[in-house]
Amino acid sequence: MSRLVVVSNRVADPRKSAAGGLAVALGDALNDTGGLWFGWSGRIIEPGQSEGSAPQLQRAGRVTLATVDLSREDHDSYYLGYSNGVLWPVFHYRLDLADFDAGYIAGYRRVNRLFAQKLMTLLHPDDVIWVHDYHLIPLAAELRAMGCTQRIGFFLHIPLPPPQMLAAIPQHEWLIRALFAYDLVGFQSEVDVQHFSRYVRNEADAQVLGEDRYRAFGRTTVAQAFPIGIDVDEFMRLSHAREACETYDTMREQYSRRRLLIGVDRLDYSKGIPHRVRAFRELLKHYPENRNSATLIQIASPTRESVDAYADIRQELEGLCGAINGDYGELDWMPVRYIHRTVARKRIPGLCRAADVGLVTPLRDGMNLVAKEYIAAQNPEDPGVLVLSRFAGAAEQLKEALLVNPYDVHGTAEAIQQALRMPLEERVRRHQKLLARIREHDVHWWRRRFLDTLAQAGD
Ligand code: GDG
Repeated sequence: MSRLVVVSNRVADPRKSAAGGLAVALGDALNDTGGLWFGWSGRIIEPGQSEGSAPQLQRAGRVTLATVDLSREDHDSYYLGYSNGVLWPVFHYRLDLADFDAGYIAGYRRVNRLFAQKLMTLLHPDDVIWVHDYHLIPLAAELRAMGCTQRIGFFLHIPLPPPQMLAAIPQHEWLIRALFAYDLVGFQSEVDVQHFSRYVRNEADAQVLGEDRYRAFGRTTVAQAFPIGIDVDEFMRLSHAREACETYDTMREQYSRRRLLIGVDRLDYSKGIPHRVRAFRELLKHYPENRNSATLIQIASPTRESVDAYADIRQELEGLCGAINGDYGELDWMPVRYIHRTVARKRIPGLCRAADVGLVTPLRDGMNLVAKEYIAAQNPEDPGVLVLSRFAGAAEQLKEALLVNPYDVHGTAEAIQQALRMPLEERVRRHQKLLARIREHDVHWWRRRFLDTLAQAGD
């Protein structure tokens, strides 16, 4: 059996449950055959400090974690600059937030080359390599240039925008050409695959060979959608554990005569949090029966705070929440509880179960795992209702949620009202279908399907 080598910007010890569903799933896959997980250590070498030349190796059960440090300059241009200042906003359809500083690309190339050089020293001839996400698009091209002939697959966790938008990135052609160094390219949704297909046919004169195979730049690759799932069993276990039950009891006690709505997101502009809060204000304005009752708990976990756009969204949100609480709050009730902190993972299922409505309303999202976690956390006999953005990859699968256009603040408020008033029988019916879907397409299914397809690609 071939050894699996996973490469991603950061690595995580798969034995620690705090690492979350993706780490658990990749850890599982790595544990099956024994494997290697390669990425950045999270350490930054300041000017004057010396860099270690070999990757640092650490055993975690049957998995070897291999990490490299980054210089301050590389970290700033590769990670903050090109990955999170150019690729993240453009891939989320936000050209207005992109910072096309010409200096960033050199760092992005340098770090991808550095990863390739260090990884080459660790590879075995029959390894299968699985590269993750936008930070590492050119990694396979770098590895191929160094003589790597192993099978390499790539999975993009974020959306791929339409060709016209992709073309705003000065290096767009180079990026897409780099994808052809992989044997398999996986996307989250069919929409992303359509964008890829249109781009390569129109801009790169690609031939479509059938069975999702594309030929361009003198190479053939396979491109397909592999919608990522969660570890439903693990999440359910977590939701019946002590911490989750305590959180559930506390919330239900505090809000015994009130309705609860929950949002759990990284504080990222792609997640549509200000639009969601405006929709909640609209609900209080147009449906007064919700005043002194419906409470929105919004957890916004801090992220990428040194990128300007993230500081702006934080300020906007603080202003909005303060204004709503000022306008509608009572001595013993505040409509919005905004928590700008990371909440312990063990508490999240309890919070989700206590909430009558789960609000997952990104402006654009590759998949969105919170939508699936909210479903898994519900009591099947009295489940809450998921209000889901049609612009999340998850909307392709979760048709029984109430699908909304998050830009339409009034329409979203109407959907929240519908969710709050939905009869038990309809809630149960929708929830059963949603739960069956996330069970069938869970994270183990996702990685098996990807690795099986990779094993056959290129034959
Ligand atoms: C990328 C893509 C795609 C959130 N706040 C807290 C917390 N979380 C956890 C959630 C969930 C995870 O973080 C977020 O996953 P998402 O899928 O919603 O979003 P991204 O981080 O943007 O992930 C996305 C995903 O990759 C996988 O392919 O679905 O589209 O953007 O598990 O529960 N966890 C804790 N405290 C928090 O405050 N512990």
